[in-house]
Amino acid sequence: MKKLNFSIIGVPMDLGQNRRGVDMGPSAIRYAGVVERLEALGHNVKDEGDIAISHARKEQTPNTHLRNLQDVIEANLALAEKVHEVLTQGQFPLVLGGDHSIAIGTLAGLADRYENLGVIWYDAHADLNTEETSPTGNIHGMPLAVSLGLGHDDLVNIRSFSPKIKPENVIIIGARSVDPGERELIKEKGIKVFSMHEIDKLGMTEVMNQAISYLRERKVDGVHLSLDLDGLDPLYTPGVGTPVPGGINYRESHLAMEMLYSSGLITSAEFVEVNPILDEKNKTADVAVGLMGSLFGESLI
Ligand code: 6HN
Ligand code: MN
Ligand code: MN
Ligand code: MN
Repeated sequence: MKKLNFSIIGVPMDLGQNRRGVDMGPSAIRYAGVVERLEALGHNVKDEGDIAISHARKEQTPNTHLRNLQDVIEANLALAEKVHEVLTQGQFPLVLGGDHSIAIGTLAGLADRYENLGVIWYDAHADLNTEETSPTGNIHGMPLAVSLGLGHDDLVNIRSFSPKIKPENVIIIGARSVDPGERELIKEKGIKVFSMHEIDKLGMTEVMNQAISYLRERKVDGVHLSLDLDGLDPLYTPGVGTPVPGGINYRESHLAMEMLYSSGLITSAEFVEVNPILDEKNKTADVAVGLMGSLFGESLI
């Protein structure tokens, strides 16, 4: 088994949406034993601590309905620098959220280290809104669009290049709540989506086989897993801000992680949207850490 050198980066961020508490996600995931779980698998783990997020609310940017825009930009600038730094040191970035707006910074920090980065977006949502299409103004519904170069200039241009990723290198898994503007973008850009329909119909084994082959055919030189805990059914992960019933189940999710581990494709990961205030006895953080176990080499026997 390949030993990895992890750098864990916490991002206590809840400003990309409007339910407080998801800023405590990194603590909840640490409390659930992320460091110990990875060390038990023989990996080296360095906890880099948290990105500083200011909770002194800034003045709102005029002429935008993007919620807390300035704070989200600042946090993502800092995160992007940190991710880039640890990657340059040869570490495996493992980012703990925080709401999903932090994927903007994670991808900004990763992208220029790869020629052809692949992305797996495990989520009930597509996170492909822009300021124009967003029904809420919440930036956590936008990080995939931003990383494709669509959205507010200051978000799109973090670390001064754009786009961060190519639409043909993105795979969305678990989608079941997609807004009209997001649907159009999926069609226009030809983004590969395995919605709940495909998961029901094909089964998770076939979905993951197809996803892995798809990325291999595209000759990606790295794959980032962005895992939103609301991709799972709220039965298993109730501690999320935007739960959607009819989701991926517990064993299917472990199977997906185990298959990704066997593929050897994953080069960075983030686990987001864990909100301990909405959770039941840290269940969602426990599931997150369990999934990391499967993603990084735990086997049943
Ligand atoms: N997430 N599509 C909705 C919106 O507000 O744009 C929900 C987004 C949820 C985002 O869970 O990361
Ligand atoms: Mn660089
Ligand atoms: Mn989501
Ligand atoms: Mn999301």
